[in-house]
Amino acid sequence: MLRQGTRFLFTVAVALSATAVFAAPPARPVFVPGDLIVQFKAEVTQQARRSVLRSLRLRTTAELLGTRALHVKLPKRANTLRIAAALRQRAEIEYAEPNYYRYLDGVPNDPRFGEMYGLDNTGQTGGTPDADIDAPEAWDTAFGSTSVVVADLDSGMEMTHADLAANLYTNPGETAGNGIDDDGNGFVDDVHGWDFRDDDNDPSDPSLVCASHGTHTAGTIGAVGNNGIGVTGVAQRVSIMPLRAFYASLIFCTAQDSDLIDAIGYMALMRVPISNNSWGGGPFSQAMQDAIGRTRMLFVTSAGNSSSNNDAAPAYPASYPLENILAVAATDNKDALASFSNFGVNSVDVAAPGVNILSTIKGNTYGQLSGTSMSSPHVAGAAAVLLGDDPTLTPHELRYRLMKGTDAKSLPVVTRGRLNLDNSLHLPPSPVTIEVIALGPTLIRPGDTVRIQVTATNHSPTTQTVTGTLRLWTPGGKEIVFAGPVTGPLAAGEVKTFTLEKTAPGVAPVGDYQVIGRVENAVDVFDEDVVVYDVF
Ligand SMILES: [Ca+2]
Ligand SMILES: [Ca+2]
Ligand SMILES: [Ca+2]
Ligand SMILES: [Ca+2]
Repeated sequence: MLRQGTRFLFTVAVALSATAVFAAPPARPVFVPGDLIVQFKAEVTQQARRSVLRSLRLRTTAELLGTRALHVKLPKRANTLRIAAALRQRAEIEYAEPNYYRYLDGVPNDPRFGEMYGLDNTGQTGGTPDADIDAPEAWDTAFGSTSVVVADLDSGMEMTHADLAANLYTNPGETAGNGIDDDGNGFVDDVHGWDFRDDDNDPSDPSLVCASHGTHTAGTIGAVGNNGIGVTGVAQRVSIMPLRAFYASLIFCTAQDSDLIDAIGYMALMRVPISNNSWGGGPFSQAMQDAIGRTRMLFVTSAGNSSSNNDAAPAYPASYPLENILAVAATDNKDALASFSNFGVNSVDVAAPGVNILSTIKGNTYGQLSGTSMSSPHVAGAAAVLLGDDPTLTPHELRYRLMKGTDAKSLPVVTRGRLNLDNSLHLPPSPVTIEVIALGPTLIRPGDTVRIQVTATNHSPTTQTVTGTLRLWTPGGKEIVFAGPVTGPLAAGEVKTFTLEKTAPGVAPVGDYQVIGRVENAVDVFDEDVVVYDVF
């Protein structure tokens, strides 16, 4: 049987930065001109202080709150640093220093950040100001964490790229280069991901035909932010696990379902919470759908680049009917749907910037690419920031928040909206929450009976009608709804608790079973809580 090839979604690569000429960004001011902060030695008299200040024609405005330091104003056109130096020569002075500017960490110092309209659109590329994901606003709260792993299933990644290396995933259970599968996961020396095309432990990005695709998507997820070079990812800090499946076949950059499914299986094995999948095309595959369904992850994927309606003509993997898939269309710098982008008000979830996106490319440099391939990693990076901020979020909660936080832009997608990281990070808490508690041990044998307590709480001042379910994730990846759905009202402030007993089958496979409680409504409620039972 023929293997189904899968082609990349990217459109055209333009404007490699090595040849592009950009004005150097203006340097950020370091201190307030004409201002100093000065402290006299404690023993200096008021009269002596006035004399020093007068001799240099300085005015004091105020003593800084809770200190003995003076905020001092210089005469017009005085040289701030020279006067500070002159003051430091005086015996009466303990210190004299400029009034330094400080910057919110939200705005990173990466020199090419100003070109990244998708993160912060000031109209710098001729677009609409604020047609962006509000990354700097979000970064004031959270900018990612290397404890969050995002798998990038693509053409590999230039792992030595200076703007990626520090955010490259390292498998803590594996010792490099000893020829031993230290963590026993079936992959020898899988320290930084895996190459599923060549079946080796080097998932670098070797193919010219693939045109730095994987290195580029990795950079949008998580190029190192605020390191003084290049660009920044949506997540400034993250652990990117490159999984290579794409390779050159004649003029095409392609991958085979067999390799892709292995890679998805590896993500599940390694319990990766988020993956980026900037690829698609070709017919439905049951094996692929099953593989994605088995992962307990948020599977972010591109909607496709055929300008077509996925509701009418499904595009895979975006169109698999799985609730852990988040399909992403592409917008431009004016929040318009990109001409190439697939869409679908029932099957494409959100949009994100995907036209002329600047990111890392091979050769330790930078360049622009366009495609829904470029919008998908914006969403995956945003998911990483959310999870870094709140590690208790489940994949479904991540998906809900990313969708709920979008800016309404009348786009032909489920949410009608474009990703807004800051909104998703600061959503109001769910008015109804659920808590799942194991009554008794969570380490159990097949045939044991477990008791589970479920509590739903309405924190709001109004009655809320919600639907509750209890689901079971098996080690084999099946999700079974084993209680509910129950739909009903919860009065303001009402707390409903119930317990239920379940007996595990006598021949249940060993492994982790997640019991997931969920309350939701169509509008503004979505909350999950998880208890893990270990069957041994
Ligand atoms: Ca903005
Ligand atoms: Ca291993
Ligand atoms: Ca090893
Ligand atoms: Ca950087």
